[in-house]
Amino acid sequence: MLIRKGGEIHSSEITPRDAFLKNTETRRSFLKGAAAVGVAALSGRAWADNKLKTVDSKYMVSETQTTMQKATTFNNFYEFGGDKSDPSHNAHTLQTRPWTIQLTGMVKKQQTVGIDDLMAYRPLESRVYRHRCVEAWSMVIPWDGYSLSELINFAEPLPSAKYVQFISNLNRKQMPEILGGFDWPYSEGLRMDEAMNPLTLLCFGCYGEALPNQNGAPVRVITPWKYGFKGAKSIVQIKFTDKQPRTLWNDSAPNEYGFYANVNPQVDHPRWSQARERRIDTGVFPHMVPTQMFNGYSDQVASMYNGMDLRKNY
Ligand SMILES: Nc1nc2c(c(=O)[nH]1)N[C@H]1C(S)=C(S)[C@@H](COP(=O)(O)O)O[C@H]1N2
Ligand SMILES: [Mo]
Repeated sequence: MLIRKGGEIHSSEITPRDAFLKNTETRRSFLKGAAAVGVAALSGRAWADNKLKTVDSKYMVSETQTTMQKATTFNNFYEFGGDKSDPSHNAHTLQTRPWTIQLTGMVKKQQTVGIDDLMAYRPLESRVYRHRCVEAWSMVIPWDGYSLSELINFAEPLPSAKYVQFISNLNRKQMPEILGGFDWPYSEGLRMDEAMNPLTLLCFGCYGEALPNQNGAPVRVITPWKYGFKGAKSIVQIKFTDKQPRTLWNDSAPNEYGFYANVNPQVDHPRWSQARERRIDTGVFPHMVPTQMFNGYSDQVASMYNGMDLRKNY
């Protein structure tokens, strides 16, 4: 069976593989891979078959890349503890197969898609993005995936849908170190135009490998012009709505974490400046760099905010 079942979901409710894999090239390699290596090795095979070598330069930051070692041991993933080193120690308990994503809310038809089909749906691109955390540190990371717009187009949202909500997995058995005091599951959201912006990445991997659990396996979102918390990890549901969705950080401290969360050196966090950031790369000494408006992606995103007061809409 190629379509992997999620816990409570019946296989009859999961979108048939053939309908999902409209791209015949992808489909052919997907089926070939499936026949040759079997389901267990499928994601690895689909991964290798799909790798694209060239990517538009607008998706490629040429600054020094953070080492994979750093990017996979210095994480925020509060379902697995509150310290930066906790997720790399604790997230191995997360089970990432079987895994499905539900497409819900204001869509033509509610659907559930299997992770391996989702991964094979479009060729994966390796894009190098700046990754700026609200806590004033940053990294440069090669993320692997394709534009979220591809999946949104597949989902066929209704014209009334104005926002997209991302809901992360919540499984307390697999998350014994989950932090208390938050309204789990993790939830984030984007306005529809932000979600459709080609920079917004549906991300399955980093450094040419499947995402490590601590980085949000098996699938997460990356919005490189926003603070890192906008990029929900280990997503199980994408919901289309006409109202601004709740987000975990906005619920917990609305004066500190706004819905927009665009990287902006002129708008400080109430407890610290956002003018500079500690770049976590290969150096031994703290490396401070000036923070750029929209994290350096103004050309690609600034027009979405024309006429908006970014101090109010932080
Ligand atoms: N489900 C979930 N997603 C999450 C978080 C989290 O705690 N849980 N932390 C966010 C924050 S604050 C940041 S900065 C990034 C960190 O991603 P990284 O660990 O891959 O650098 O993930 C975001 N996505
Ligand atoms: Mo963050």
